[in-house]
Amino acid sequence: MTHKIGNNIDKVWEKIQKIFNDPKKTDKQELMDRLEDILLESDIGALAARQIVENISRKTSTKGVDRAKSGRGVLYNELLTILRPFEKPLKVSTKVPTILLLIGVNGSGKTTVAGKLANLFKERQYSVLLGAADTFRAAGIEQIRSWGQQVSVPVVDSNDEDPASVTYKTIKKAVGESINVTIIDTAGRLPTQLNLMNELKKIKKVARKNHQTANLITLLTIDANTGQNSINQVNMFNEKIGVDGLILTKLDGTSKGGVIVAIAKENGLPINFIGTGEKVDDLKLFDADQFVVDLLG
Ligand SMILES: Nc1nc2c(ncn2[C@@H]2O[C@H](COP(=O)(O)OP(=O)(O)O)[C@@H](O)[C@H]2O)c(=O)[nH]1
Ligand SMILES: [Mg+2]
Repeated sequence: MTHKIGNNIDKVWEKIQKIFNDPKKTDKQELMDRLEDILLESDIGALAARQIVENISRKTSTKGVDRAKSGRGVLYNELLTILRPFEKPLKVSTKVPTILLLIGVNGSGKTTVAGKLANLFKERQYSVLLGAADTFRAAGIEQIRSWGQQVSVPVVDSNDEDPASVTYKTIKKAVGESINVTIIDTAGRLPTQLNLMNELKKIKKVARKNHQTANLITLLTIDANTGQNSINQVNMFNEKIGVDGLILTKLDGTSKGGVIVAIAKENGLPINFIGTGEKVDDLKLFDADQFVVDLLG
């Protein structure tokens, strides 16, 4: 096993196995209803749950000792089929500069991800620059400065400028110094806050306009504890700002890691990384196989 995602993730298979192994449960419809309930409880979402139940119902023998065994195989493959297309590592190179714009609601893990990503790309020998475009709270600027210090990456910040100006300064420095990866941290906001969404559009426009050769990638951080509400969140951010990839954070703290399946199925955006803790190394590439193994238990 390469890594474990959440420690507390509910072991979905344990529950399913119980009903599949129960010799008294012979009614197929009842079995499938229970299966759907368990899948829904694991937060994988209505669409995925329906699809999986239909396929298990079709492909699994529901009688005899083999039904649990064949059921597990079908479930494993179904989950993998849904998730695998969303396993997309970020492409970064020394030839084309990259700007990573981190957006998301308050507390979803943007600043932590900014620090972790800065460290990850620095370790891979890229030149990295952080931009503190969360100018909303003094503590926000302090937090990104402290990450910058911890991972030895310079931070462009300002206590008295607006986020678009800080972005401008960051991009100017990135162009001047031919920085490979520029990471811009932004303030948390809800996708329903019109002014704040316009501010984000402005940040993006400033970045694009002032670094036209760069690959600008907008990454949305989602706290895995948000549950089914995250689907709506992703859709709204994507509609209003344009999202290129997702980072699911706090998978270590949730038993509902199944929400990744719902997000993959219903939002259709790449899952670039997952956050599995507060420390600098607690950021992993999303690995669909590993995830399904961890989810099923
Ligand atoms: N357990 C855990 N905590 C995290 C993770 N990512 C961020 N946090 C914590 O969540 C809180 C909010 O994170 P922060 O980066 O400040 O969120 P922001 O408001 O989006 O910038 C902080 O206490 C972080 O240490 C994670 O993957 N796992
Ligand atoms: Mg922050």
